[in-house]
Amino acid sequence: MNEKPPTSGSLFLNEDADKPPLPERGDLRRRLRRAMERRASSMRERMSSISRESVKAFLRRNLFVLFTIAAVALGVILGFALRPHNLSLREIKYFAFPGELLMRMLQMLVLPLIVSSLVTGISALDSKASSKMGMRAVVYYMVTTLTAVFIGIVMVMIIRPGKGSRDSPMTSGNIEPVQAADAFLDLIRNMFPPNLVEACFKQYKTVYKKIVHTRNVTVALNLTDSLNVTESNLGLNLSRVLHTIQETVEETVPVSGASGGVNALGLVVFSMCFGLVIGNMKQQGQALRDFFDCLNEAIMRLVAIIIWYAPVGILFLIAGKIVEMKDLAQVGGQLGMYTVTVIVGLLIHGLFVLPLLYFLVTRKNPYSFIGGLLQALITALGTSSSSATLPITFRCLEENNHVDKRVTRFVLPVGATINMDGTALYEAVAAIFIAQVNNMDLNFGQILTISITATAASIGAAGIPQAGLVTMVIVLTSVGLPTDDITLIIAVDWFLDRLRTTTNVLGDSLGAGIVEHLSRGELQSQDAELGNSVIEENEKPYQLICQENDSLKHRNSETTM
Ligand code: 7O9
Repeated sequence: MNEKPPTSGSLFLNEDADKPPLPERGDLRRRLRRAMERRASSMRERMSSISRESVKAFLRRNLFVLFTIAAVALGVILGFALRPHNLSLREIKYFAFPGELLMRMLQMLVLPLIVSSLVTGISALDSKASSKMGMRAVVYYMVTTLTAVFIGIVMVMIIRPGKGSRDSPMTSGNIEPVQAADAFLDLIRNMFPPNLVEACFKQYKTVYKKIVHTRNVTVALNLTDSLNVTESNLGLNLSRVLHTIQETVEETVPVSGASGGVNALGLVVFSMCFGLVIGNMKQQGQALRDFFDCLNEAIMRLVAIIIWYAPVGILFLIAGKIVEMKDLAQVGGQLGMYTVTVIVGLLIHGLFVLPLLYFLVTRKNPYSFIGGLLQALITALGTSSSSATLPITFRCLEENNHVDKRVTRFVLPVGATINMDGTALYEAVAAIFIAQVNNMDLNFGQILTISITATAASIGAAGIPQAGLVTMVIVLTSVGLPTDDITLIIAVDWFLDRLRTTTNVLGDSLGAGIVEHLSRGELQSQDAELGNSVIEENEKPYQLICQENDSLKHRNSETTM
């Protein structure tokens, strides 16, 4: 800062200049005191102006985050203040309307955002660089998801939330049985949507149909017994005559059906392949690259507008949920302990394990990185959907943390689709909790099965229709646990969903930071090749961008810490 030198710095010299040569002692003392007072007041003024300025700058930089934090606090207060009024369900619906609008606005952007970002992200890299980056991302996803499951299992084993007498379920309902094989096939089918337009709003889902059909059954009739003749008498082999009869059978067959919702997996697979192809088309693909790049830029500008509305939406989403929720006093005993177990597990994973991994790889302060992500994390908390939060996550990573756009465009949509640390942790804890409630002792093999199925379920969730329940059923049936007991945990699911979504978003974002650090070599060499990029920023040497980023991050961390 270019501060002016203090005007009253020359205290004695200036004061003495227009004074008689030998002033009286009392006079001198008075003047000295006056001068000191003047200096002190000017210092005070200067100090207050410095702090006012820096406070203003801090506010300007973190305005959105402060608004958003204030919105969460206000939402909680408003929610609890309205609870005693016992609003009707209709009134609650109307009250939560501004929140619903935010969800709709965010979801509106997700589709064009993931397609344009994946296509440009991948086409901006040559196939070798993108495959290396993809490998790093996948290794990161696997390592963090397995760690999350491990933490969950350790926590549920230590806390043992399910021991003791069994709580009665708060809600009852029957859980539809799902066949794991069919869910898995649905996942693969959804990777290849037959109709891209339909993929924007529909997923393939196997449904079961009872079909009664007739079939021909061949039966062997033993003629020798009934005719009482011997084969040798007739000189023929008549002992077995084959006869075909018709039989009606009832069979449950899997047939094709559909479930509402974006087929994210199909769109991600298509966009990646498309990006790879137009990236290899050199000059011929330039028009398409420019188109998708421009589309991405335009969507990000819309995000910049919508972000102003986010605090209002979050306020009403949270307040609406608090007004709507069942009485908290009901959630005690086993369910309370279960909630605590999941929260502790998610906190350990999100606040210690992931930041430690980030620090070990990049040697940078993970908490200042997380500081830049606050807005996305709070949005995840409000919306409980990592895909709806995606537009905000993009903005936080690119604008606040200055992660290279080629990395965010590639890694974030893939992460939002397959990397769900919080979900994996939650499913493992839930399965073991249900085993504890039923007094079932799980052996090592069963715990290993739970870890593998919970990891797989979190990876495949976006490709499995109505994933929430279905994946839970798959995890439970893999070790023979009763699926009806899912109803035990439904009461707190909405709350834990918010927390695991926040963990999911954190995992995706730190992953982008880690992949960027590991891929800096490829990015740098890509920058060296002129004219091969679709991103304006690439025209700067990478070193320069890094320096800028580091200094900005440094400044950010100074203000956020
Ligand atoms: C949580 F990024 C996109 F746009 F490609 C994308 C779009 C949709 C990515 C994913 C999805 C999607 O449908 N995901 C999905 C996630 C579908 C079903 C279940 C889940 C799991 O959701 C988490 C959970 O319940 O634990 C959590 N709510 O991260 O959104």
